Amino acid sequence: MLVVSLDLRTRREADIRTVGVCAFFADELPELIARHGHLAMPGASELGIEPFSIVTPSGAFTLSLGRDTIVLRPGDDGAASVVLDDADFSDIVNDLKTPMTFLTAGTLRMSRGNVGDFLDWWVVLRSLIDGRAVHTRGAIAFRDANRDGVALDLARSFTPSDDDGEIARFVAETGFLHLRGWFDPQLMLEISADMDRALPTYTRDDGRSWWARTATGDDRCVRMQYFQEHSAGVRDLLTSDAFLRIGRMFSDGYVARADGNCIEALVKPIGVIEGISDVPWHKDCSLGMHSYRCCGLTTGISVTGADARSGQLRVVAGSHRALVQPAFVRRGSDLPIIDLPTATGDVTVHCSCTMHMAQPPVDRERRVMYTGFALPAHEAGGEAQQRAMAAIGAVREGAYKTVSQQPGHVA
Ligand SMILES: O=C(O)CCC(=O)C(=O)O
Ligand SMILES: [Fe+2]
Repeated sequence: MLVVSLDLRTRREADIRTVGVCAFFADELPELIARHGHLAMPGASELGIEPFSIVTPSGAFTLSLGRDTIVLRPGDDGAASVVLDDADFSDIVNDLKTPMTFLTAGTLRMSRGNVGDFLDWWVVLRSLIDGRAVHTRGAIAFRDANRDGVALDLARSFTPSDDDGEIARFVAETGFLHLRGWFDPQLMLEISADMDRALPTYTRDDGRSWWARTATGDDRCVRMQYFQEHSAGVRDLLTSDAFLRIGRMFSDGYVARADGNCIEALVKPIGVIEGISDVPWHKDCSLGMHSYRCCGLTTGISVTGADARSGQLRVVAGSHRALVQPAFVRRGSDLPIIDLPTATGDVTVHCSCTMHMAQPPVDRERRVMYTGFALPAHEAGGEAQQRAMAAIGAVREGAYKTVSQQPGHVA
């Protein structure tokens, strides 16, 4: 019987409301601190955060850590300070935007400090608003549900002959999965040839591709969206039992992408100096809406293999269960970083709130396709969520032009 669920959603359309800045700080936040301060304080103390100011047209407020509670005062005298529109502040409280939405869009306005300070306080605010504990060192353990009390082997991978329930329980604990030998390597070769044929049909600014410049002066298409339109092999794969089996392992009724940008084919060049090919540490919900949509599942299909020198995916185990900042792994994080080297035809799976990154290749290029599964919608429509989704989509699609990845990994 399938009983493993990854549905962490806590908000729906009806929960979205206009939050007045002054009313929030004067009435709501003091109450939230009284009710949930004990959930925020231990983790906030570990982060060791400095006073932080939020400045809006309606007023400025400063948050700081007191000895045993969070202290709120009017004014803009924190060590760090962010400037937000009233509407943006409302969107943050509603979990429709995060500090990463502004950073990625190039619209983050901080008069003192940096995004790290904002992210620390975002974690504290989420804890207070959502009633969820800020992560503390040692709080996340990995139990092997199939062997009572035994610690889980995080390096484990699975094959098609493994038991679906066992695989699903591994994902629920860790937030990721490595499936070995899931697809035929011959099919991957054919798909790679389809990628070669499709590449010249994509152009910079076509609205369906991402681009990056390399040290050798090339402008490369690194991500072909809507790739199912270019490959019969991919269309078959997306409706195959092997692929759909991944979503069926859970009790959530996961839905595979059926139209639009179903699958993205990535080519990872060596030596990227501008744009984004290898996305640095992030959760896929980092731009907002975690509490409306997580966990979605992202599957990475290895068209070529990958390792530490050829573009492998890395994940932070258990991060889908931890209230931590949604991007950049913080120095001193206790959660284990796991490398996911793959062979051609392997699949990686990660939850939308699992922290992950792609290691820039240094020896040879990598090819991988990303597609995935969403939780079934609670309700039709949802105008406010659609507006937020469109805003997040626009930020995501513009990212390769607004921000650049750090120059390649050299180790
Ligand atoms: O570049 C990769 O392999 C990872 C891409 C990714 O994480 C994303 O697009 O969200
Ligand atoms: Fe991602």
